[in-house]
Amino acid sequence: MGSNLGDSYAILEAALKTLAHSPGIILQAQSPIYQTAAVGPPQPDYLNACALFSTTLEPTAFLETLLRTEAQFGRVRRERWGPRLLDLDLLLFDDLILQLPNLQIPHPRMTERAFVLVPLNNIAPDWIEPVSQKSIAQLVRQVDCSSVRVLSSKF
Ligand code: PH2
Ligand code: MG
Ligand code: MG
Repeated sequence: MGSNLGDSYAILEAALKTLAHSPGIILQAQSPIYQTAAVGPPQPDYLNACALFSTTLEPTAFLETLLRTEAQFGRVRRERWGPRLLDLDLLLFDDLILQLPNLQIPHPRMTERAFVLVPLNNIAPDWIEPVSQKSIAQLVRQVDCSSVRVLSSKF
């Protein structure tokens, strides 16, 4: 989850609540919220967090739930990697590798991004990223985490 426009903290909290109440989805774990330097064009810092769900939904249906929730929180798609009210990315789904035009699992850039790996490591350190075959705990040790700092341990 990411946000760097508006009241990002409140947006992440409310979006998580919305997802937790969505059909076919059960919230299992949530990371703290982190403040992270933006990767990409110059823009304000992000707040980022990760959540773990169990679900009866197929990956594409799960993605639709994420996109619907983004839209509900006012997301308008503009420049790639530009500032946003709410970004909900599907990172991993069991040990699945999936390449669809609109959905790639694992998320193709997750292994390079401290703003993904630090929160994910908080809730799923032993999860094996199926392309690299490395655990999240291993991957997080390979990136520079200096621009990721915990903002609140209470979501
Ligand atoms: N998301 C992006 C681009 N850059 N930088 C940070 N720190 N956090 C993000 O969530 C993020 C980003 C595109 O999705
Ligand atoms: Mg993203
Ligand atoms: Mg996205």
